[in-house]
Amino acid sequence: MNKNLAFRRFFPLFFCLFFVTAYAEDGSRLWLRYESDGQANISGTFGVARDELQTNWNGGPVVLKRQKGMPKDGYKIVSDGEQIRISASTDAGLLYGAYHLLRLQGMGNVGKSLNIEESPMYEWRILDHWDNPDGTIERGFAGHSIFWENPCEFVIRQYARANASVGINGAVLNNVNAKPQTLDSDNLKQVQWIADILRPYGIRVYLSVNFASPIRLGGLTTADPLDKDVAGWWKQKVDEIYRLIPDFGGFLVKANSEGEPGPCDYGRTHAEGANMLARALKPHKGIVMWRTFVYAPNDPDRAKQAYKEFQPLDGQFLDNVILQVKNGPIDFQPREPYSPLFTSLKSTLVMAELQVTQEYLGAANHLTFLAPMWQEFFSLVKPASLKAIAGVANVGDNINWCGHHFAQANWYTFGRLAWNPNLTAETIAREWLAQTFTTDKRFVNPMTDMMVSSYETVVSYMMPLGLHHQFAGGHHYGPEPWYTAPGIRSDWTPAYYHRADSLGLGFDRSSRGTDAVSQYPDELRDQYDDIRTCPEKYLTWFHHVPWDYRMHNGRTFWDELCHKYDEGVHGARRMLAIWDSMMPYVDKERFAEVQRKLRIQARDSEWWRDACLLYFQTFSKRPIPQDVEHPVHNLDEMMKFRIHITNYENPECGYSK
Ligand code: GCW
Repeated sequence: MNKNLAFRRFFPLFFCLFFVTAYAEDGSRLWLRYESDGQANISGTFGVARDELQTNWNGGPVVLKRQKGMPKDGYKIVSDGEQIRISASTDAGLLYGAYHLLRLQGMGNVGKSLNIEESPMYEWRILDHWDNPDGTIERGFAGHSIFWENPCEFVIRQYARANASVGINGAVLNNVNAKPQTLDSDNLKQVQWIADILRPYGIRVYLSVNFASPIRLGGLTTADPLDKDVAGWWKQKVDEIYRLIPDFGGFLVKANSEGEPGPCDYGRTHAEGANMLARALKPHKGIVMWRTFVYAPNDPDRAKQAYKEFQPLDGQFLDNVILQVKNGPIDFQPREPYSPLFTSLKSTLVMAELQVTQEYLGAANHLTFLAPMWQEFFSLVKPASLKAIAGVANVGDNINWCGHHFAQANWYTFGRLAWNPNLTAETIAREWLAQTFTTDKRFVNPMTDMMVSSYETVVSYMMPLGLHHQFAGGHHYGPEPWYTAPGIRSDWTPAYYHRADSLGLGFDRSSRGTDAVSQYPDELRDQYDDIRTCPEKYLTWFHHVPWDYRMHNGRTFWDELCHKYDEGVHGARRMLAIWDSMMPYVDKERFAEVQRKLRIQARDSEWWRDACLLYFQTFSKRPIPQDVEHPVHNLDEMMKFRIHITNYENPECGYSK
């Protein structure tokens, strides 16, 4: 971030200090919008917890104290009405307790007597940044990296506060498509500098590494994990890192996936590759997060490939390796059933990878609150079966951090769910809205409903009833179900997934098709395998559904598809209407910015509906039912419609025919 931008972002803070007056609301303060005279009476342990309360707490005296024997990162908050006591066994625990108190204050909800005891579900609650050394961010929609290319200490500290306030305790600083230079000694100095800023907030740093680093950085002739020199090179590198950063967290690895190097290049397994790194990290208590996002052509159905590659390796990974599995079997689609690896790896540590950045859910233009999607995941994958949680970050140097004011809610939610996956979407939305905007119920109540229903709305206008990967070639923003290109791999085209023909729509993954259903536990296998019991939200994921198939509500499948798209469009317009009526409760700046984005979203929803329905109609040859709104575009117009993806921030300026 350049200094100018840093200044712009935090100018309001300085303005406030000097002039003690109202300032422009640009979203830079996130949900940490504390207002206090800094006169709080805080005693006990020193450190960031105390500083935060001293500066931001408005209530009575607070005592912070260390208490042995409490769970790691856990805390207690007790008050008798006179004095509040926060106790924890570590500084991080005290800090989490302090932020809990500030959260209650932000929600206008401290209450007289408090008796709170909390500890996190997961030891590792990590944000993965897909940030490149040149400062660009892969699938980032909020500007440039805050870590690379002119980073600003003040910004990184604010980032740390935001993370700590929701319990996030780790950050992978660079893209999983990792450059070997990541481990270059000069670069490691910068990592050390970042680690020093994050440490007081209980956040450890991790790096994504390129498996071919011994060759490309170390000058060796091989990166074979069973080669002694290779293992020796990694050991030395790891030792070098720990000399600089004694609490370094470990490595994240994308291997043999989308062209990245890996152990399979040498005929070795993922387990052999991961274990070699794990041995180097073990003496320092570091971990390896090894991604299962691979799709080698070991099966004609991409949804089955990661399972086929990793399930046979169950039990072969060392105990400081955690397999990092995306929530769904394909790739962060708007809606996927869970990845069957979660229920089939019995003797291997597993963590979930969620995508906070909205690569497939409208980038920084669409308001899509992701809590309901992640709850849906946790309803089938038992939280206790996981060792850790990672989220692909949506943070950049944009003045409001995430590109859309409401995308901040997804960062917030990720942290809250990584701490406690049993929190409901509604609870989280309420917390976030009250702290970020106002505690006024006339705002919080309707906006909570709007946020909670937004996910279903977006799925409906993009890819209802189990559809997936209907995105335009070259980017993942708009629809192009017809997209193909000369020589392109078929599983990179929408037709591979929708399989539309004169009979119906959808990918037959039942036992009569690719039998992907058999990767699930028996009960679910049977449920998904039978078109009548398969949840309709996954219908075309698991079945090639006849156009005249009768849905539970009596409609034909084609009619239901039309209704779903239409509901999505109406839902998007309703979001705009609700927001418009919130004008009295929201500052001018954020009101106008969100309104502008919701208008884009409403227009985009029509684009999705018209493109998809008109295109699928060329196969179904059925009329669009009278009781839904009919497309207002022609298919040939839609097929010429392009957006310039260089400018997601402002795509309507980029539309061209
Ligand atoms: O979803 C896909 C993205 C790639 C990403 C890849 C992955 C970092 O389109 O941009 O690469 O997944 O998760 O590795």
